[in-house]
Amino acid sequence: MRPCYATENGPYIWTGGRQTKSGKWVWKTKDPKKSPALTYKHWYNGEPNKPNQEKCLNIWPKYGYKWGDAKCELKACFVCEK
Ligand SMILES: [Ca+2]
Repeated sequence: MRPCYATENGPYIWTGGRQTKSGKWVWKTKDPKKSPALTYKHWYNGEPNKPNQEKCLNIWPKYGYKWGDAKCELKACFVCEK
């Protein structure tokens, strides 16, 4: 695996934030029933903007590290909790 670096103008970064079927945003865990709801939010203006199409949360370095929703199948750098 090659390293992935996000830069001010570089690609966005995936997080573990996911939208549930009921439309709620959570930090996804192994057991979906234990996935905590977001208690802090840092959405970019107008985001999340496609609730039924974009169900994964990413960070945009280019826009002040604000958050956006996007299609989960897009490839990008990622961060995760160990
Ligand atoms: Ca979006």
